[in-house]
Amino acid sequence: TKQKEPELPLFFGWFLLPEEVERIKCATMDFLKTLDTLEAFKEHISEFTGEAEKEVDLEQYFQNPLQLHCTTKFCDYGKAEGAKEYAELQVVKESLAKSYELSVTALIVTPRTFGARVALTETQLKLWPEGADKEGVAPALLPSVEALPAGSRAHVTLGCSAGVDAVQTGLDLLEILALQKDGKEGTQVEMDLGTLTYLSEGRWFLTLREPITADTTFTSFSD
Ligand code: ACK
Repeated sequence: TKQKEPELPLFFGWFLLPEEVERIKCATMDFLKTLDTLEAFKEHISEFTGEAEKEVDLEQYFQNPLQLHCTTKFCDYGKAEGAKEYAELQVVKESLAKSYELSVTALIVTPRTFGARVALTETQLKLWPEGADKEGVAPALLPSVEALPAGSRAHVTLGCSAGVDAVQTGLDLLEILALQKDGKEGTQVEMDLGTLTYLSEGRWFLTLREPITADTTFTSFSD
């Protein structure tokens, strides 16, 4: 008789504990509220609205994802390349249901996504699949992404604008990091939370003065 293959999940990742979700949402929403009142932001408002002079309420502009998490491996129920191999890694099996503290070091806002950059520790990087940073990256951006340290794409999606898929957050983050590396920073604004930098085409990056930590559990998710 044929043995049924164990089913693969939609993805693996670190999931924020419920009490952490509220804390992170409050802190990051406060930032959004302040951002859309800044003169520097208003100068580039057309990159969000398509027209100058029009106002935008960023809290309404971004739709919240269901569960706050940091994806390690998108498996797509086994359809994604390397899904089975990842699920079978000893380190993955051993780490399931374990607790991890994630460190958020920056926030990004673009016309498409709102996200938190996660700085992975050496231990956490063991769960980061090889090649994950460059998956689905546009060929033109590949050389820059390959020059970034492993785990550069690690993030928590905090919101997406209408019609945008969460996969975009990691791609927007990589684009911003590549621009920064090339010294393409524009206007800088000091805020309570840290330094806000503009990176053209509606891209904003807030380097946090103090990282925000969040307790999580490593687990798999299937819809
Ligand atoms: O914000 P995220 O990391 O972006 O969380 C979701 C999660 O998997 C469930 O959809 C991410 N995701 C979706 N498609 C991909 C993909 N092709 N490569 C990497 N991550 C993906 C999405």
